[in-house]
Amino acid sequence: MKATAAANANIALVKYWGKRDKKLMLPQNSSISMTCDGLATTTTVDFDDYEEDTIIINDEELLKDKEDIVKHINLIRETAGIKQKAKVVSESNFPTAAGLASSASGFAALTLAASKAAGFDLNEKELSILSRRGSGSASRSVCEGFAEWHKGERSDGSDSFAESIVSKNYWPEFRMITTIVTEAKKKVSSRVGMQQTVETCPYYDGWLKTINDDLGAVREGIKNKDFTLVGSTAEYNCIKMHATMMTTKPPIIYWFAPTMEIIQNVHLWRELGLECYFTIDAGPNVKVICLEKDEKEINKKLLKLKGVKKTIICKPGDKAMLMEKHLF
Ligand code: 2P0
Repeated sequence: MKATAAANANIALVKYWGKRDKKLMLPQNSSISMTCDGLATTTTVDFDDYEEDTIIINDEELLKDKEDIVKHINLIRETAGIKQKAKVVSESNFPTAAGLASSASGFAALTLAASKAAGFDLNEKELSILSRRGSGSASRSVCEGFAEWHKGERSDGSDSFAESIVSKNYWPEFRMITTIVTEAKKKVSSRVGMQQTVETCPYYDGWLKTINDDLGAVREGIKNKDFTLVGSTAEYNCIKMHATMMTTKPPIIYWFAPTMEIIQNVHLWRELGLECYFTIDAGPNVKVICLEKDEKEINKKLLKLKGVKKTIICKPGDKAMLMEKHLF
């Protein structure tokens, strides 16, 4: 059977960094994100009498580095008792592997399409839990608007899932401007980077100790549409995460010179009364958080910076959804 799903990327305002269980993808800490309207991955999965699994991403057949995807399809096949091989075709409309959370939208879309093709009708919680097994951040891409991924306490992961805090229409003025400073693939993947941080960073406990305060501030800030609280907490949370990355052995520094250029300008613009904040994932590209009223001015300023190649502006977006039109 064939099914197609679309899911948006998400950008965390309180970051997930570190696992307590690698196999079940259970995080050390809860996280909160915005699902990004328009940063979408669409995936069609077909289980049929194919000779082998074939995965085609953005028109190119994946010949290496496909273990994680095949492992995830196997998990769904085993659960459904399916033996047939799969053909998977996937398309993203944004650069992959440059800190833009392509694994989040990718695994959320794959999980929804493959589970439907395998005969399941999962509810949002079940879909989030299953997506999490492909990639932790994918658990949040299942949800609409702003989402919180509860780290959970149970060892089987049954309480580690994301749910929407508010819908995409609750705070439609909220903006995330992604700057692209490079489209090159990062040298250290998030998965490797976070494991190294948990194992070797002397400040990792400090990161964990402050997470609950950040989660509380951002959760309440979103509900009250308190932009200053959400933005300032997200920016500080991002700096704390990068501080743990930079102090692992060997250090992981994801920032490039243009990353610093944007950080300093965001601070300068804020001093001059233009309210904006930044957040950065496991890569050099900076996301600038602002409100709709300042979007045009900030975007214009960003595009004038030497290191910024382009920008993508996102509003809070939709949850993962099944689509009628298949990619093949
Ligand atoms: C986040 N990141 O909360 C954090 C911030 C990157 C920095 O989730 O190993 O691709 O597949 O669970 O989800 C990126 O890590 O890692 C990520 P896995 P994932 O968005």
